[in-house]
Amino acid sequence: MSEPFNLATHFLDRHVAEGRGDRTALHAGDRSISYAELARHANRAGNVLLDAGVRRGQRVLLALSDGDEFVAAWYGAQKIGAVTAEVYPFLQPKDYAYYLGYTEAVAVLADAVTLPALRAAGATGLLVTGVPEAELLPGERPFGTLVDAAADSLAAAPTTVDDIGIWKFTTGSTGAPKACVHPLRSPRESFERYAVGVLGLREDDTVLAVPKLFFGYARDLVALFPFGVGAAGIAFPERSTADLMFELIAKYRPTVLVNVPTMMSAMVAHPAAAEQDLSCLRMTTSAGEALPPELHRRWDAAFGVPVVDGIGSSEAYHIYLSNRPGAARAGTLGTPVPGYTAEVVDESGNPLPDGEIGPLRVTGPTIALEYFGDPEKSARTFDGDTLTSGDLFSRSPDGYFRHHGRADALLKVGGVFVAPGEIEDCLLGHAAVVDCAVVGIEVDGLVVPRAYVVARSPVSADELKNHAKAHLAKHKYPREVVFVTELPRTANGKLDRRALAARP
Ligand code: 3SK
Repeated sequence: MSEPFNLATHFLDRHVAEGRGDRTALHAGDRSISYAELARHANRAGNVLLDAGVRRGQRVLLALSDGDEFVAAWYGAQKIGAVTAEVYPFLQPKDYAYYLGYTEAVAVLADAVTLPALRAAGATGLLVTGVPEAELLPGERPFGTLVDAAADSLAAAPTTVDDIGIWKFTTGSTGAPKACVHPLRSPRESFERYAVGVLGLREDDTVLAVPKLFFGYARDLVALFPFGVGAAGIAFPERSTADLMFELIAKYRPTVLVNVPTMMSAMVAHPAAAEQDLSCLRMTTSAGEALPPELHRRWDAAFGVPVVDGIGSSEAYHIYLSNRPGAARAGTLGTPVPGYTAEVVDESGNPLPDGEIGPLRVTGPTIALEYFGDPEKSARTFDGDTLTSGDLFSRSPDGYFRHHGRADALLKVGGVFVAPGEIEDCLLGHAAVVDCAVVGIEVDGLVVPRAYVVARSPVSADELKNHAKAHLAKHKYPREVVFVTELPRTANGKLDRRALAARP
């Protein structure tokens, strides 16, 4: 018999039932929304979804900009036992067409930002918020108006920890995005082990995230994990920039910043970095992609806010390897989050000695059940509570893990494997380099490293090549240096290596 568990009751309603309804759950724009208000809003949204025909176990697709409506709709869907899936709100019609077909969602929520592209993708029967009713097409319904008019109370569906509740999409960096299918135990366990066990989130925390809420890394750290301890999150619809992050930090004085390396680089390189007061932050997390040690050092020198670098994935639900606040070792991902074990293995799955590089086998309580609709890939990746990651790792004798990028990003130069991250970190060590990425190109049938570099001050390609030659084994220096104003990123803020590799 599975343990009863409703995510909305556990993370949201509980505070109201236990007399903490007046506490702030969410800051959105100039409003501070209490747990009681957010719980009522979620109930109304859940009632509208029920009226729209959504039933327990059915999928609801959220194509919404960040804000209280996103959070309330997500909890409303959870409360009625639906399965939530979220997508980036700035997608192209062809991408929405893919998600609509793949999810076969019973309800699709749209707003003014996502509506045009969803319509162009052929979506019908949308529940639309933030758009005047007169502008809706036949079959579209005004979600915001319906929510305002709906009943404030809603019975929680009798779900259990084993009910499927959450779809988290992979980034799609190696093919079409796939949904990692999670039971409701995943968010609960991840909250207890990572948010409490590693970050030590507490009631007086306020959490601001760089990535948008469609990315599970941010959604959980803004609108789920803080609620588990009665803390508050911050939601804002705009795209994140360094200017905006500084503005939001000054406005809300958050205690935890949920970050990604590319934004850390932009914040450090910002002309007004030295004038920023980040003393409210007790830590910044870094995940989503590897944090080069050089960037970690620059961040420490610029802001002194402790970095908690870790790695997570949609497959593992959230972060499974992490440094600990105040005890980070730059260039490493730290050690397993409590409740997880990790070992570096060879291609046949045999454990490798410390120091050797190979795929990672992670065992823990939050591993996805499958990739929806892809039994072959699921069988290669998941085995009960164990996951084999497509990335490459090594472990030091004292148990710290390092990330060496995706296996398919490794370059074989002169017959020897080279990790692009090593060259990137070396180039970042040059004072003129703000950001860079290394990919392999073919010259006369041989693979050689090409560096794409964002420079803050004039520097020549030869100077950077010489810098790399002076600091790396000879065969690793970039044979070509291409200067760019920015690097291509995926919606999650990860470097889009495929886009770079496709450049002539
Ligand atoms: O980096 C990721 O892909 C990720 C996914 C889900 C949760 C957390 C993280 C860092």
